[in-house]
Amino acid sequence: MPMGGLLPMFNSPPGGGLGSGLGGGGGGTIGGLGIRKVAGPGAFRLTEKFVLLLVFSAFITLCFGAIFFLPDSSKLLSGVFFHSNSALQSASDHKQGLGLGGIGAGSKGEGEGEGERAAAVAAAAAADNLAKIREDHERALREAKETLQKLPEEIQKDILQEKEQVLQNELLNKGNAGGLPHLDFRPPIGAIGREPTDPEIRLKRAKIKEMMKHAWDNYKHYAWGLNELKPLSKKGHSSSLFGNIQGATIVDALDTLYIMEMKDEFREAKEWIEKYLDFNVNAEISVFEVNIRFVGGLLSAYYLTGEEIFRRKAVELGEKLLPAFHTPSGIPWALLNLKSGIGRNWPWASGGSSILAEFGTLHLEFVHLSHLSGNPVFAEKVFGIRNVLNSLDKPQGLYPNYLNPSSGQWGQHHVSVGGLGDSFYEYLLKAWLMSDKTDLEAKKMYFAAVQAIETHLIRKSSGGLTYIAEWKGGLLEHKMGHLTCFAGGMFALGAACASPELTQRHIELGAEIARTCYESYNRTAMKLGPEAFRFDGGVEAIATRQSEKYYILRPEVVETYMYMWRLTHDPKYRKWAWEAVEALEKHCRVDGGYSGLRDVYLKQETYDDVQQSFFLAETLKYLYLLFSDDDLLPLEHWIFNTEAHLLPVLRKGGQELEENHK
Ligand code: DMJ
Repeated sequence: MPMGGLLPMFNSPPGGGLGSGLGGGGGGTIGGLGIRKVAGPGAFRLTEKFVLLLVFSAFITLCFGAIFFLPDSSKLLSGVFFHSNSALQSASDHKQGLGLGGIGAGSKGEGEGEGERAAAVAAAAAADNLAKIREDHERALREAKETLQKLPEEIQKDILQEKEQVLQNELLNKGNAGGLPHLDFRPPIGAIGREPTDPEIRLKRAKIKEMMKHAWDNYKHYAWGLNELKPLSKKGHSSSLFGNIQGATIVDALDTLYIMEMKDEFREAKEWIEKYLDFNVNAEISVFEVNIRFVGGLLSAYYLTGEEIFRRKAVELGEKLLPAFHTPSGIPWALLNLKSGIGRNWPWASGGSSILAEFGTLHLEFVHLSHLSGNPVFAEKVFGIRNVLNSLDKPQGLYPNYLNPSSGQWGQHHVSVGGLGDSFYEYLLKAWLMSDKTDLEAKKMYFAAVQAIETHLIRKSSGGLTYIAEWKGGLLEHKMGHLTCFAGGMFALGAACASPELTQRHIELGAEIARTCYESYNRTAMKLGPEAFRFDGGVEAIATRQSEKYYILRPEVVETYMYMWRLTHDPKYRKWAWEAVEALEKHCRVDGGYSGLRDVYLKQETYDDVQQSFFLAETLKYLYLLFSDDDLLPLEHWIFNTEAHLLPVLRKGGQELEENHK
């Protein structure tokens, strides 16, 4: 469009102040821009000059306006021209652009007063800007240097730690961690021990680790993700104890894998747990078995590693078990449908009773669940059980195996330190120890119970073997179960922690029980102990009934050896333990893992074809500890639940994590 097309709008009288002033002042400039050439060689008329002047001044105004009002990023280019230090520029490029410094300098000359003010403001801003740029630059250099000085693993660790922290915070913020409080996890004490210095012991320990590998590899190969392994059929084994919760061997084996430093296997186990361990099942489970193996195994893995997944799963499962306590007395049902929350008792249990060893073996795990979740409900439930027990009269000071959850009264007056009673006594002692000896009620109950057991149940055979009989309404059955053999370790541990007058007597009692249980092994053809042995009809420490001659890879005898070894360092306990290892290798080891035996008095093995998960959780763990130095899992810091899972002592004043992870 020709310029002339616009002219009518700017029709003005010829001459005039503004026009001549601008024209006079701006002639050279216009000439400098070459406008005349564009307009042609002829002279401009006054109106044309005026219009040109207006257009030019509008153009100048626009230029200044653009510099002042465009966003920061568009100022970058103009700024570049006002800085000579390219290092500073590049550092500041990652920040904001160069800001006012350059523009201030370029804006001078617009009018003296305003120009000076603007220049002063701009200079101050430029100085600020430069200081900031320098600071940023130095920080960036410092960070880069620190990063370069770190080893790649350290960097990796930092990233992982940050991720873990973020995850934890997210969970807490979402309130979706089951109300789990933030815990400052510290590395645990003695979770990995030194190699034993004695070369023979080192070899023996390595052998036990190899046994664990054989058991684990075969489980992984033939029964991965199922509860247990059938080592002869080479397939999975299901037990109704876990309903259709799967992976019992994986969860039970976790902490043994960890202390044996079987890192790949531990990682596989953890990955399986993350992906597949599921408690949302419509099935009836044994509250006791699921608690000691699954809750215990997960808690132990959490305390060893600090991995949040284990804590979350343990608390989730604990919550699923709570409906078992919906009974008139608060004594929980033995069996619970995890979906419906409906509970009941074993049909064979006297008058619909709950079992002492079952409801009495929740205490340690439930106290820890409250501790880790910040939810007191778990601890309230188990202290509720204790209140019921304390409110009842005990026949001769003894605790019957049966208690009716509806009436809150004892069922049949049968008493046992073996099956149906055993771990209730164990948990009284360990509740006291786990509380850093502050739970004096538990201490009192434990020592009163042991006193009654000594008086009414413990006897010596004519051959000099001390044993713990069973009590049936006042009459003694002179039989001792393999399960009862754990009591040797319990008496010795209680003695080591109790007042001096008990110490010697109870350590000796522990040693005597250990010897009796050793004899029960030594008097068989296979050098492995039967399920129960008797002290009547002319026999001592021998099974007389066919139904009591089996051995299912149980741990109680080596468990007692482990405590006796730690507390006395008498070499006979290692000798006896090694005899058990040799017998396991000779009679229980098969191509596909380890199997239980139907009759330990025969020369030829008849297998039961089950590799129990407690073989990995307990038997192999106690054996490994027997051939390790005492710095691995020191007893003053760790409590073993009844499935040999690890729980730290809860230190006075709530400092347990500090104390246990120094
Ligand atoms: C384990 O599950 C536990 O030790 C429980 O307390 C008793 N029975 C088995 C092992 O024999």
